[in-house]
Amino acid sequence: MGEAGTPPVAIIMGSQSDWPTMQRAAAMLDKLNVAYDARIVSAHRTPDRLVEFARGAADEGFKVVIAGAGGAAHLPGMVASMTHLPVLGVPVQSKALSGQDSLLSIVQMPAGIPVGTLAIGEAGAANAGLLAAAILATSDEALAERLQAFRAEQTASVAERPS
Ligand code: RP5
Repeated sequence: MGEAGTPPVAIIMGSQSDWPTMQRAAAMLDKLNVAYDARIVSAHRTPDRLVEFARGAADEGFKVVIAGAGGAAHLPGMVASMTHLPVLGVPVQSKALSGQDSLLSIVQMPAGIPVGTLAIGEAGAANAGLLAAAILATSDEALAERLQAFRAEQTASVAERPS
């Protein structure tokens, strides 16, 4: 936990419709026993909420932000512009362009304001959860051990031959 009991990870998303994707990040954090707060923050529909969240995220006690959005996905970059916290961007798979639009909106940041961009859709969300945990694990030995145990379990679960 961070300041005043704030969980270390913020999972934010542009819309309720992003939650089924972003739940993959939440599930990964649950598995690794990392606390998070999930919120809807839209760059376009709730711009004031975006500014308030991004400017206050570090003081609130968050350590990492996972931001998922689809289409004209400005959320991760705008949040990154207003906080020094690491921001992991998840391109949500859009209906019209299958998430290519989301990916290109998030990944092409100008030098100076980084967003760590993950894969499109559920794999990207799951990996954002893992990457957030890995960032926190650099200063949390118990979490580092849980992460290594997760990897070992995953490796052991892969059969040598297809059934
Ligand atoms: C973006 O627009 C959201 O991140 C979402 O992926 C997309 C569509 O939102 P809805 O119209 O489903 O609310 O802002």
